[in-house]
Amino acid sequence: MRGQLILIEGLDRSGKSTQAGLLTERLAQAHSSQLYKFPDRSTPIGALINKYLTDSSFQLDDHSAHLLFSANRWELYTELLQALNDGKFVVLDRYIYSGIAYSLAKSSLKHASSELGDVDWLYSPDKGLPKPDLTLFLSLSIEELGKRKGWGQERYELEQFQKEVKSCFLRILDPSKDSTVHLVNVEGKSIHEVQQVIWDVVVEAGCDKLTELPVQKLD
Ligand code: ADP
Ligand code: 2DT
Ligand code: MG
Repeated sequence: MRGQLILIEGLDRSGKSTQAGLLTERLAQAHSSQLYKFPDRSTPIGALINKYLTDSSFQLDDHSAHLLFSANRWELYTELLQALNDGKFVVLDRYIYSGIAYSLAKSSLKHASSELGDVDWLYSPDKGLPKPDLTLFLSLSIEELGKRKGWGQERYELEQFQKEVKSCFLRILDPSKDSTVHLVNVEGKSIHEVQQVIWDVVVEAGCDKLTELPVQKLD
């Protein structure tokens, strides 16, 4: 029996870290659980990503940046897989869909004809990583996001870019094509209300229980 892999995705300030923390605590009432946040800025590659995100004078080709975010996930791959197989529930705060959506958004706004517009190319470095048993995308309007605290410090925190990222997320996360994907409308909901909606989806999907199914790979 193994633990389940649950991913929380969304735009900046949509409440991912708040909800990922609360979900990890809720799961810990019955199981061992662990939270992984991507990018993980504490690793060697994560340190480079942190510089890229926080220092606007630090230049990286957009393809290289894309590959670094993926490499950062591979840095944690063995540990994450081991945790699941040891029976731990793993909650992810961002993962591959952030990787694809942010790079895809750059292709719309900056490089119309580069590889960054090719979803298969964007997806390929993550192939082989564990596939989440459940993916929750926290959805709310750009207007409501703009009212939240803590904006404006990092590279991607610009309204026009966030709008583009939102449409890219909705392009790649399609519940009608992948039954493990759920869009959670958090517009106007309190932290507590969102927590309850998320928990209901987790229970409904059977992701609050250990499973015998092998960990799926992204393919
Ligand atoms: P993210 O990790 O997606 O960037 P956070 O969880 O850090 O988002 O939340 C961003 C800000 O919005 C924080 O100040 C947080 O307290 C606040 N926040 C989170 N969820 C809600 C909510 N449902 N309603 C209002 N404010 C929220
Ligand atoms: P946080 O604000 O959540 O620390 O995210 N990003 C993230 C990418 O461009 N590609 C990725 O693969 C991942 C995981 C989204 C920092 C920023 O990094 C972006 C926002
Ligand atoms: Mg966060």
